Amino acid sequence: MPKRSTTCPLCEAMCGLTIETDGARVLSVRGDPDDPLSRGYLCPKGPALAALQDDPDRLRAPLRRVGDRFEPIGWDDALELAADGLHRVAERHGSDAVAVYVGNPTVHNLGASIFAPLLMRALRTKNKYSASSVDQLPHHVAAHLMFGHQFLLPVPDVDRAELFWVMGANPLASNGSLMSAPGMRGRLAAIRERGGRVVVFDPRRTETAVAASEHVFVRPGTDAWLLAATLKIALAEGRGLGALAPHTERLEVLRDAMAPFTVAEAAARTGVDASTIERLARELVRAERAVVYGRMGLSTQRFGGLCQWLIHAINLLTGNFDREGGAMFASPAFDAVHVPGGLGIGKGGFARWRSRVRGLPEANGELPVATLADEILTEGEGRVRALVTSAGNPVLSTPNGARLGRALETLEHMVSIDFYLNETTRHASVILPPPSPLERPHYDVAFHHLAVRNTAKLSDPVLTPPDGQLADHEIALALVERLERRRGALTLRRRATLAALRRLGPVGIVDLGLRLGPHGLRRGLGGLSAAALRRAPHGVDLGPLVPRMPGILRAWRHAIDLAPPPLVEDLARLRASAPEGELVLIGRRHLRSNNSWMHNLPKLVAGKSICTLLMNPADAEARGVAAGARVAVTSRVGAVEVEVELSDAMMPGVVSLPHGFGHDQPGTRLCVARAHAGVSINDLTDETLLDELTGNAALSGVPVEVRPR
Ligand SMILES: Nc1nc2c(c(=O)[nH]1)N[C@H]1C(S)=C(S)[C@@H](COP(=O)(O)OP(=O)(O)OC[C@H]3O[C@@H](n4cnc5c(=O)[nH]c(N)nc54)[C@H](O)[C@@H]3O)O[C@H]1N2
Ligand SMILES: Nc1nc2c(c(=O)[nH]1)N[C@H]1C(S)=C(S)[C@@H](COP(=O)(O)OP(=O)(O)OC[C@H]3O[C@@H](n4cnc5c(=O)[nH]c(N)nc54)[C@H](O)[C@@H]3O)O[C@H]1N2
Ligand code: SF4
Ligand SMILES: [Mo]
Repeated sequence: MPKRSTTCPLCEAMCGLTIETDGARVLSVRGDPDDPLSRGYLCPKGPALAALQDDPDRLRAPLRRVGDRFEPIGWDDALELAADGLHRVAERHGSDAVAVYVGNPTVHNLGASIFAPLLMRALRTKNKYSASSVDQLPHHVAAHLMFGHQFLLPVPDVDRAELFWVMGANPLASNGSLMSAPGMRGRLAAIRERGGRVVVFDPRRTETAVAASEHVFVRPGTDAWLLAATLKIALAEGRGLGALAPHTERLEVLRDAMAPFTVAEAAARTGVDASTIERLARELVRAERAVVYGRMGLSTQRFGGLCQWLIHAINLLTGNFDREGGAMFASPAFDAVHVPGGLGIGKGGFARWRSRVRGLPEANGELPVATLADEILTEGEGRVRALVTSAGNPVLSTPNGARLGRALETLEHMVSIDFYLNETTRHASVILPPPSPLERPHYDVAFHHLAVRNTAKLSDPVLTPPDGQLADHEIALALVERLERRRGALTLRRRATLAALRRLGPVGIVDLGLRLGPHGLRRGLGGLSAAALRRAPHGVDLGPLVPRMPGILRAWRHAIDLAPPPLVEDLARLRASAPEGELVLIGRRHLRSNNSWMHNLPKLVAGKSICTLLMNPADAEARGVAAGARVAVTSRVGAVEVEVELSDAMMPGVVSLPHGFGHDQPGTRLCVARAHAGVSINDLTDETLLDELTGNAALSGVPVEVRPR
């Protein structure tokens, strides 16, 4: 039986897979021990790729809406229908009347990650949205403001760190984020085995907290206070900037900005003892190789931008930036930040324009998705009347998703590029389904920039897609061509460019990127190319992370800005903030779940439902809620009814629900998921709660009430 090597595209861990097929069907999926990054590690979602491949509900051909039903339609007719509607709306109401939302799987899909930006640009709209603004946007804004490029994101060098602060991340469930490090349990254990420490700051005692040396409960949304107090100690007692000093600016502004912050106030705001803050901050400042890492829980909160800035500043001022065991930049073989021409991935920008209805800032050319429904529902010039979604399920994944669902009902036209008829795509006029993950080539353009070790791997498709089915990049190109033809912009030259891109395809572009990259042509005959990687199907090891300063900055900013004005100014908002209320809601991830779209695969949803409300027993008692009871959870925007699970792993005053559930909506084609529907946390999250600086949704720390049913 043929065995193929590939990479799991479901999360950021990039696990190497060995897949056995009979040529048409998957027989087995195993972890690949020869993959230089994952070395055989695998989580339960990897093998579920076989079930995804076989899922009878996964769409293989386009659908068009006829009244309340969908019927099959040929590819050419579907593309014409899609382009006609988008063109009609843009002609009548201007190009900003067409919005686009691009979801998370895009960055895990080679073709989509390279070609979706082309489609976004071709729509010529200011109404561009993506899952970034319900996720990691504060990281990009802080990187842009401090380092000069939105994608200059340092990663914790976990394999050499002696002290690892994990804030608002649960890598034992999520398998790491903005930190590709498959097998985190082993990596964390190794830190402890070499005498180091792992400290987790989280309002829930998570799987990661249990595996850590120490866990600290932090009140949701208050981390910036703790970070500011820590930074102040680092400024006074840290190793300082050392050799990086000449490559930084505005240290004195940073020092002044931190002056008002105290450990006592941090303790009052965060709920962490002052003595604990002092002790941990001093340990951090004195440690030889230490790194602070803050993820989802720190970026999807009201002060996400501040948190990411303060973290960089702490890593810098403790002498742990761009240094082994600290926060380091990867050296990807395909370097999208430094590739000549920039691959269309700009260095980013911030607040150059604002959204029509709420005046929210643009970031990197996108607007916050928390305001998409406003732009659809609010009358006036520039109102959004058509939408393209690609690899996204914003009805379940963005704040006040129920309202967004109602807004989608009112659109004149909607095109969804997706292989499920789900809570979002059920509103589409036409659905264009790309092939499954195993039917496409793979190279991780994004996550090699964020990996804890430099490796490279290119994989050909494991299986052949059905005849005639267009891949994500072909769908994007087909739509671009049709839209440009309709508006008379398809010049001969443009046609030639699009034809060249089509011929090159995603793998051709990877080949170019590899040759131009740091491990390419300049290494001579042994340099990397697509052909060279094909000769090493398990991937090649390019070694541990290496210091990259100051070269990595040269093209963007001449120096690291330690105190960018928008961030310094935002401290006033932090100081003026008040606690959120008696009970606040946070999310959680589960190893068997992947955002909103793997719940139709029987093995992943088997057993007891994971969609329960976790609550501290004291909070339950105060509200007359018994273990296992059904409760009503209400917020400003909505209500859900769900089973409660009492757990002292929850900080008092905080409850938790996983996201991505709520599969009982009418008109979807998700037989299995419907039987395990659960409720959507985003029917409770509030579109008006934001990190107002970056526009990222504050999904964490939403005030709620819980009552017995
Ligand atoms: N199994 C699985 N893996 C996944 C995903 C999935 O859905 N399932 N999704 C993938 C995606 S898209 C991403 S972005 C990554 C995310 O990966 P992570 O960043 O690791 O995200 P989470 O697992 O949600 O962990 C966030 C943690 O922050 C805590 N938290 C919430 N609010 C606060 C706060 O205010 N302060 C602090 N200190 N902590 C807080 C939560 O309790 C939670 O434990 O995971 C990826 N991997
Ligand atoms: N309350 C709360 N909300 C959250 C989060 C949270 O922790 N709490 N997490 C947030 C985070 S980190 C993220 S990233 C977002 C995710 O938000 P989204 O990206 O909007 O949602 P996903 O659930 O990832 O849905 C992905 C969609 O893409 C489709 N799909 C899968 N693979 C492909 C492909 O290769 N091509 C195409 N065209 N389609 C594909 C799936 O069928 C599905 O419809 O959710 C966010 N929402
Ligand atoms: S951790 Fe699981 S989902 Fe993530 S890449 Fe590895 S096998 Fe896939
Ligand atoms: Mo995400």
